[in-house]
Amino acid sequence: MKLSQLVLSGVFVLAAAASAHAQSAVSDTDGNGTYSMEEMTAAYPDMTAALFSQIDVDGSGEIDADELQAALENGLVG
Ligand SMILES: [Ca+2]
Ligand SMILES: [Ca+2]
Repeated sequence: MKLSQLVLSGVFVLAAAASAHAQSAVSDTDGNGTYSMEEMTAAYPDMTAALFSQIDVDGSGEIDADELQAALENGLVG
């Protein structure tokens, strides 16, 4: 019983990770929780500094999950 519950929760984690990945082509390569110009360019080769700063609404120099989601919804990237 315990083993099957463990296996089931593992499947859920994998499914959640897969669907999160499907939403965005960007990967947080250095794992700092935000997307840098380099990470955005890796996913979107057409990325420019002007587009990056347009997506970076708060001007922090990094794209966070909310900013990326907004950019996807606004069709800035995708
Ligand atoms: Ca990063
Ligand atoms: Ca930002």
